[in-house]
Order: sequence, then structure tokens, then C-alpha cells
Amino acid sequence: MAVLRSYSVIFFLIASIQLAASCTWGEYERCPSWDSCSTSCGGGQQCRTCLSCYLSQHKRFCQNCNEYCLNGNSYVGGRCQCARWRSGSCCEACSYIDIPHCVPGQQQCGGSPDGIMCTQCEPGYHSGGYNQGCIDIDECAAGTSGCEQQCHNTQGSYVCSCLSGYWLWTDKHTCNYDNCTFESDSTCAWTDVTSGDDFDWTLTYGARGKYMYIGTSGSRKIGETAWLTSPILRPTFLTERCLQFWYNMNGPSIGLLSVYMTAHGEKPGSLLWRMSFDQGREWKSASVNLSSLEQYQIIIEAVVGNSYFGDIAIDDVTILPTACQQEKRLLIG
Ligand SMILES: *[C@@H]1O[C@H](CO)[C@@H](O)[C@H](O)[C@H]1NC(C)=O
Ligand SMILES: *[C@@H]1O[C@H](CO)[C@@H](O)[C@H](O)[C@H]1NC(C)=O
Ligand SMILES: [Ca+2]
Repeated sequence: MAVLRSYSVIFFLIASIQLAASCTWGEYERCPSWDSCSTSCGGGQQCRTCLSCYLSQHKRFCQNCNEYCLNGNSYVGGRCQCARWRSGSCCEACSYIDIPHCVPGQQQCGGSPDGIMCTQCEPGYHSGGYNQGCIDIDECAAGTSGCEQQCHNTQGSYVCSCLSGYWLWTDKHTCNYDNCTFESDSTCAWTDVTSGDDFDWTLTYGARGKYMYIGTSGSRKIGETAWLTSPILRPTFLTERCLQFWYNMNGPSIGLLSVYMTAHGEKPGSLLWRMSFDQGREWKSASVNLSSLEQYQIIIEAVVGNSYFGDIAIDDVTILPTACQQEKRLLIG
């Protein structure tokens, strides 16, 4: 009985001490704050030594440092795990990575959240900012393409094209008027002028399809003229262009067929090419070099000869973007 009582007293005492100190077995108190990390980003530790509240035993607690990885990167598996564009033990350095269409060396890390951006993209691209790479510039939408008629955006570039009836010059931007075969019941962009000359070119049909001609029978008088004018053509600048066409001058009293160039509205302008008299039954081709620093028009003039056997016809008017290749007989007068 006395033994039992003495145990009861001991248990009572222990319980009283624990209550008085609010101390629970296994807990520690009087823990100092964590010390600083011994090394940064290199697997360092920070430790503190705490006192057991019950038995006054010291216990050391340690943990890995992870707050030193820079730029939002975290410490996992004993080291900083850096984003693709970061390197260094604390992810402090900006690494070169392949950003498509970025000029080499033109990269920069930063931003929030951290990222990498290209500061200078290749032509045709602009920087999208951090982690957005280089983005194609839509030159068509931006209106910077310089395409005269139609524009199609492509990755890194754009392609100009022309409306039906027009064709792209060698500069890849400007459109020129279609070659005129006169087949589509029209004179294409070439027009028969209604003033300044005496009568009209006529669209007609023959063995070689449709073509333009002047009929000299009926009320035509010697010396009367008919003009067919080109659309306004772009300057050729230093290169030349080649006007090609087919003509038929068959008869005993053929007048003249001439090609003029006019740059300031004067009609018909300066003479570039002329053919006169009977040239036989065959259709013949003519090539005329065109050269102008200003925009210009071509006028093809037919002049009535001295009788009604003087029909003149032309067909397949083409303007090539290069000088005429072969030397051609140049007859003036
Ligand atoms: C015009 O004719 C030239 C020479 O035949 C050719 O190179 C060019 O493609 C033609 N253009 C069109 C739109 O047919
Ligand atoms: C056109 O010019 C080129 C080069 O300037 C020359 O070789 C060619 O003979 C010329 N053709 C005609 C028809 O004048
Ligand atoms: Ca583009």
C-alpha cells in the first residue's frame, strides 16, 4: 500500500511539472533562429540547436539551403535546377539558347517571371518579348510590303502578286499590264483613243484569231491617223524593256505604222520605230527597246496610204521586262 502511494506521488509530480511548463515530451523550445547558409547554391546547410523542454537535452536541426537560387529557380536534388536559358550555380547567368530567327548574340534574360528574349530578330521577324521568340511580321497587314496590287504574307517574308491581266515585274513588287493578244474581245489595257487622231483601230477576226486593224477602204483619206495607246507604264530607269508586237502590212498602197513614246501627255510623242510600204503577206514581228526615267505611254499609230489597198494590222502586243535580244532592222521614214 505504501509502495502504491509513493508511485502515485511520483506520477502526480511529473504531471504537475508538465502542466506548469506547458511542456510536451519530444518538443523543443528555446530554438534560436536559423543561421545563414554556409555556401550559396552549392548544397550548403543552415542549422540551429534547440533545447528539449523536458529533459534539457540539446538537439541540432539542419536543412538544405534553397533560397539562394536566383531568378525564380528552385533547389532540388542538391542543386539549383535552372530554366533552359539560365546557368551558374545559382542560375544567375543568361545562357545562349537557340531562338529561331534571332540574330546570334542578340539575346537578353530578365522579365517577370524570368524569361529570355531576342533583342534583334532576322529581317522579316520582330521580337515577341520574353519567351515569345521572333514572330513573323505580317507585311501585308502592316502595309509595308510595297506590293502594288496583291500581297500574301509568308513566314519571314511576303509575296506580291497581280490581278488577272497584270503581271509582276522583275522587281517582284510592281504589276504591269498584261500582254495583249486581243483575244478576249478587248484591247486589254491598251485603248483606242477617241480624240487627237482621225479614226479608230478595229478589233477583228481572221485566220490568226483576233487582232487590231485599220481598214482603209470607204471614207478614209490619205494621211489620216489612228492611235492605239498603252496604259501608263512605269519608268524603266536604267534597264530597258522590250516592246514586241506582230504586224501585217500587205497591199500596194500601205501607209505608215509607227511607234511613239510620250512622257508628258504630248501626242503622239517621240518616234521610236516606223515601218512603211508593203511588207508582204506574212505577219512580221517588231521589237522596240523602251527606256525612260519617267512614266510613259506608247502610242502605236497607223497612217492611211494613198488608196484603199492599205490595211494595217497588229497583234500580240507584249512588253518584256528586259531589253530586246536580237538586233532588228530599224527603219525610219
Ligand atoms: C507576256 O509575254 C512574255 C513573253 O512571251 C512572257 O514572258 C510573260 O509571261 C507574258 N505575261 C503574261 C501575263 O502572260
Ligand atoms: C535593244 O538593246 C539591246 C541592249 O541595249 C541591244 O543589244 C539590242 O540590239 C537592241 N534591240 C533593238 C531591237 O534595238
Ligand atoms: Ca511575313
